Amino acid sequence: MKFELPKLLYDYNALEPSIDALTVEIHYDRHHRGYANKLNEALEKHPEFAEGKTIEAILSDVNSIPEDIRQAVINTGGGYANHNLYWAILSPNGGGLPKGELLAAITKTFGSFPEFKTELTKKANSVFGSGWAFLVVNKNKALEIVASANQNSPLSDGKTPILGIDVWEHAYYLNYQNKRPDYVTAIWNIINWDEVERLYNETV
Ligand code: MN3
Repeated sequence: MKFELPKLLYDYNALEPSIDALTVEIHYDRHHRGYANKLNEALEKHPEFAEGKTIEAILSDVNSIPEDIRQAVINTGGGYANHNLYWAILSPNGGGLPKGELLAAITKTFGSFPEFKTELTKKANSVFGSGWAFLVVNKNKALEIVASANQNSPLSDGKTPILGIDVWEHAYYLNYQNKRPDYVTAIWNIINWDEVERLYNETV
């Protein structure tokens, strides 16, 4: 069984001006594809291990990964899953506000949508080096904002990510150079709240 690169549901230039076409192309077609390929390569050493498992199941139980490929799977499997989420929760028709149960949970947890936005923005901007900021559903079915280093998945801490902001430089450097906060500000205009809400409803 091989993990496949999910199809991008929009054109490379569809997220402009928030994210430029060349960044989307390189990020999806080289970085994301690279994680998928290297994940499959690592798993070739233990084909029986991944059989019938989703990447989410694998990352949720990293101790069960054969030791000689464990770190490779954490890195490349994390990269694969994190980017699957990233492209899905972005959309040219995104932005605005979440709705329904998700908005209610955000308001309950963070006080208001603007307060949530401020907190997630701060978390994304404060990641040192390469990593991610996530909105997750924790074991108590409550929302939480967490940061992670490298490609580590919140799934490995028992938390289900429903929104992820990639703050590796490859996600923004061509257009924003060192101005990560400008990229994080712009990404709010393309968040696909319908998908985040779908993931939320699926998790709680
Ligand atoms: Mn990336």
